[in-house]
Amino acid sequence: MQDQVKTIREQALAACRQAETVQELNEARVKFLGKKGELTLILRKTGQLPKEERPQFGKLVNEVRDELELVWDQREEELSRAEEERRLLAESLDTTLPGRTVARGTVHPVSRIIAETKRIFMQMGYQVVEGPEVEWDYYNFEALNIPPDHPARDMQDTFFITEKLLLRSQTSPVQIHTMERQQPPIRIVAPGKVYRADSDVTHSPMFHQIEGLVVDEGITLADLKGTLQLFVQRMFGPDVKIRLRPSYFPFTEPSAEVDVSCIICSGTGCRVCKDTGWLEILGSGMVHPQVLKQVGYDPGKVSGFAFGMGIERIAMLKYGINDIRLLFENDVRFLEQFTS
Ligand code: 2U9
Repeated sequence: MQDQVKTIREQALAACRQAETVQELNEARVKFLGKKGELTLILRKTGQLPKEERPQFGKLVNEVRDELELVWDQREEELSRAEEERRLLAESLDTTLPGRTVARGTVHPVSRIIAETKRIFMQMGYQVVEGPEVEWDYYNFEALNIPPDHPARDMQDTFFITEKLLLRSQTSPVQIHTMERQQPPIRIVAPGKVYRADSDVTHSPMFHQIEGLVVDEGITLADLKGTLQLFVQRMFGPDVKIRLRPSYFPFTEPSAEVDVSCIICSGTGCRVCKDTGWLEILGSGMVHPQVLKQVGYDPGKVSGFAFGMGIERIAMLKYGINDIRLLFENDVRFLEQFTS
């Protein structure tokens, strides 16, 4: 039996050395030192020995147990330290690695031009007004001095929903609604989507406009010109000039197209301005007396000016975009160029 104890000791020490994890070590502890472990079992057999050998045998088993427990504790500490080190190493952070970049969105160029235009006019004391995209023929045409069968209706190929209901072809209905609600002085800009059956590299069936309207006593063409001069300087830079060319719109009289000195070549002539030095960016004019009368204003008392611009055209000029469809395809490779 003493030899058996020695064998158990040898085996236990070997198992202890071989254990590579705390778990393996614990399993081996149970096998040799547990309640049903080999050393415990052999101690129970003490009774089989002659009486005089029993104390010595018991002493031997206890010495071996003490030794093994000591060895086990040491090995456990060794293994758990090694395991902790392995864990820390696996978890360790390389603080020199660049951080993961967060994908950030950008503001769409059309939204940027709208926001910038609104800001410029708000700084001049204008209010921003919005209205529905589905409109009555009356607000889109009739109240703007465009009666049925007027040739101007053909200028804006309109999407009709019913005979009297349509997708607005301009944001002007918003100004009519405002004038029906409010008395002069009026100073508003109306941004929003408009619809025209037209599609090529510079035209889209849905596009954005901002129109402006000022009505008060004593408003003149000089107010229109000064306002638009200030607007283009804030939008394109302090050296940009404007010129007004006579034009025709049913809702303004007189009417004028507004050109800016070419923002690409500063007026010296280039491909974008077709060597003219000028770019057409706005339509404008003094509000037609018929339009003022239609909303119940007295054209003998008040006068006004109005203007309108296509946002996509401004964005294309400002950012050098040559195809309007790029603004609607939402290709991130295009959009992510518009940061800050
Ligand atoms: C009211 C009275 C007058 C708004 C105006 C224009 C001239 C104009 C075009 C610019 C490019 C439309 O997007 S575009 O094709 N707009 O030329 N718009 S005056 O005149 C108004 C509006 C409302 C009550």
